[in-house]
Amino acid sequence: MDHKTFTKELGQCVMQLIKCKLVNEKRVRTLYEKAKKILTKESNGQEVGCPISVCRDMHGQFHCLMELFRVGRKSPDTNYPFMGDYVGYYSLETVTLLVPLKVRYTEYITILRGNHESRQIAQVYGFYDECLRNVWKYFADLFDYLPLTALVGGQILCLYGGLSPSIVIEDRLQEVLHEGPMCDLLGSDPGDRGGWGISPRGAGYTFGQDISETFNHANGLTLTSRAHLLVMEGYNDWNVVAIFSAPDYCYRCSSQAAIMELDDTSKYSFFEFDPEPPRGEPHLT
Ligand SMILES: [Mn+2]
Repeated sequence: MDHKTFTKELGQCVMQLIKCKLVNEKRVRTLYEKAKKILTKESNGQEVGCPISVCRDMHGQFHCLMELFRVGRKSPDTNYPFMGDYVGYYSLETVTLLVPLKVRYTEYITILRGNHESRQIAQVYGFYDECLRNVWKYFADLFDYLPLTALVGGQILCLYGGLSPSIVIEDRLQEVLHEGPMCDLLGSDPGDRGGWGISPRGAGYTFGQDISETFNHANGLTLTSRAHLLVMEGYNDWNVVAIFSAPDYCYRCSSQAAIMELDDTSKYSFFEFDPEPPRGEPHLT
């Protein structure tokens, strides 16, 4: 397929998907192949320039994702790094939209890996059952290509979970295992106690304020920003900033959602938004 035809088809795909209508398997496969090539070139510390709107933990809330794009700043006036967990309520609609958006707006959209983007957890959350078997394989394999962290505005590290005591990753093209640095980056949480602790989640570690302060200082960062934990106000502005961009999480938590926005000078602020109600039945309840 020549470039002009591909770009035209890509535009049609995006228009169809934002109406919450799925595209056929052949198109999914073409998009998967293209996205894989793009993601292969991205590093595990993907750099994203300002201005930026940081989003995370959409958990498949497709209509809330549409609301986020409606209320948030418009691309190309901002870059959109998504920090993981696309699998959730309307997983198929959410993932099949974010992939062509990444292919179409490669420079503006960054999609990192969250702990739901593993074969095991994606199956628990029903993504496998949403997909035809063949389509499942494309997406499950594509998750392996998602970068693990992004450095936004040159001074804020964004990642899904938290820090790791052993942060050497030789090859990210693999399933997330039950231990090791990839598991830590996607599974760790800040803890009340200092130092490293055993995580009650059974994956990753807890890390105290001393660890994050030392990490930020040693790497010249102003802060580390992460997801992974429901924040009722949408964000908390501690030394490890947590953001949650799925409003009314699972349509039953009455939680606020937030985007962290960085202006041209890397000054950050938070923008809160409300939920869009679910429409129609999800593929799996
Ligand atoms: Mn999550």
